[in-house]
Amino acid sequence: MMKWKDRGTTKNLQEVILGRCYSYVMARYPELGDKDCLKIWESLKHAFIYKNPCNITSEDYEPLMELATHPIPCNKSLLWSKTSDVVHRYTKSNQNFLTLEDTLLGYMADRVSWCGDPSDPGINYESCPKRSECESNPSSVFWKMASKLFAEAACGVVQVMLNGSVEAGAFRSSSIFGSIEIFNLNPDKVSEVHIWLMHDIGGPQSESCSGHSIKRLKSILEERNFKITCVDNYRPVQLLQCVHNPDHTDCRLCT
Ligand code: N1C
Repeated sequence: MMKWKDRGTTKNLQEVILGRCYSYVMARYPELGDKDCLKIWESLKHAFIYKNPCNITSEDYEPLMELATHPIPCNKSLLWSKTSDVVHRYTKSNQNFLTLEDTLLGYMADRVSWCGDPSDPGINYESCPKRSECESNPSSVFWKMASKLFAEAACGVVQVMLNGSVEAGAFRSSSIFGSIEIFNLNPDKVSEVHIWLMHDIGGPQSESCSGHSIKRLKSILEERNFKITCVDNYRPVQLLQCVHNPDHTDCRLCT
């Protein structure tokens, strides 16, 4: 087995993926009824098993993406960068919005890890390559491809939740959002992009809607013919952050 720097394949990967697939298809979205979870698991397995985990390509995932894809209603897509915790808490409490992790594909893969190895049993449970070790690892290739498809499928108004407490700037062109998603939104289907710029409760407000990186994001999107709006600390999300920090000064009723 090759040795890598990231954690290895999630134990009981097959059961985790199958369990999540069935619970998504049967309990959460029964209207998707015809999804074949066993086939979906097999296609994920075949994408990486017995392969060198530095040589994964998007073709490896094509059958999986094809099997797992389903429609996403217009005006519901919510993209994010560096706001993973709060964005997913938000979509749990507000059914009007869907992140990639609220689609079947993202739901199955969320916080799960997997990679192969040419030697038996073809799966490495000890370690997997980090992005710094090789770009074309199973998880990076998966998230890039899933993000591209998710952005391509968006229509109407698209929401984006960014983090104004990140030192390097809320919008980073190296992120998946900044390098893949914004360039795969279809101007013929998407009319507007609404940015929600959240800062961590108690964290620095390194950037607001008038900040440099947001200006760059706006000009990229405007050049692609989208209408842009930006709101600092969008209230419905801030209230949710405050559930976890009720006594903080940022969360007092009168500020
Ligand atoms: O690089 P990012 O954020 O900008 O990616 C976020 C962006 C979202 O809009 C999602 O649609 O791209 C999609 N996405 C995921 O849904 C996702 N779930 C888990 C991208 N990455 C995702 N991950 C893992 O987090 C993955 O391993 C990736 O490399 C990180 C990116 O997180 P980020 O830097 O906060």
